[in-house]
Amino acid sequence: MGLLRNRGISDDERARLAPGQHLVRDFPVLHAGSIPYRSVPEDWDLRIWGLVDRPLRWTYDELLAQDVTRVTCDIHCVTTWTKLDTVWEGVALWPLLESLGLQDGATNCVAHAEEGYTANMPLERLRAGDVMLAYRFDGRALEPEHGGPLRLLVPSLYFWKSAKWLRGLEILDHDEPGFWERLGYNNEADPWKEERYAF
Ligand SMILES: Nc1nc2c(c(=O)[nH]1)N[C@H]1C(S)=C(S)[C@@H](COP(=O)(O)O)O[C@H]1N2
Ligand SMILES: [Mo]
Repeated sequence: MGLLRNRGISDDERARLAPGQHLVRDFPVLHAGSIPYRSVPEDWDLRIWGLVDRPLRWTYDELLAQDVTRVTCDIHCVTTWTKLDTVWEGVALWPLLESLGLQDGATNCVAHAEEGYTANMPLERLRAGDVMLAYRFDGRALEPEHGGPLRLLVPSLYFWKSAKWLRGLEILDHDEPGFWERLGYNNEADPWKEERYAF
């Protein structure tokens, strides 16, 4: 299937497809449940808590007031689509986490999104410069379909880890499986190792 679906793509594009992936040019919309809202709720906030010296709470305006980072990256969904050269803007995550004072023993992160969606990852995976809190895509405000007002972006992992409608990050000293991980998705989720499912 992958072979047929990947006819007509360039060698450069092919080399950037993780194993078992096929290229898409559109931007599929994929999530469990429903889109929680179309505009930013009055009481919206973003929190970072757990093993940090200075827990964070930002309103939407405070989020927008931070320095803006732009990232161009490829994204890989476990359902086998890959989209190349996606352009995101938002707040670089690792410097932000460091500024909060990561405590000794902080090793893991759980992203908390609307409607109870969660995704877990080792803190280590958040160090990369392309990890961000993303509120713009392709030069425009991030659409509600794609997680607006805010989503996590972790390009090095299958895209389910990039929680849409993000509301918080919890810093832990142990791992806790997220929404899909509890349902049998692979805990690590490295697309280049094809870590799709647990079994
Ligand atoms: N809150 C939330 N975030 C989510 C999901 C979800 O169900 N809920 N699905 C994940 C999955 S499986 C994928 S592939 C991507 C899809 O993002 P997109 O709809 O912008 O393509 O969102 C991820 N983030
Ligand atoms: Mo996915």
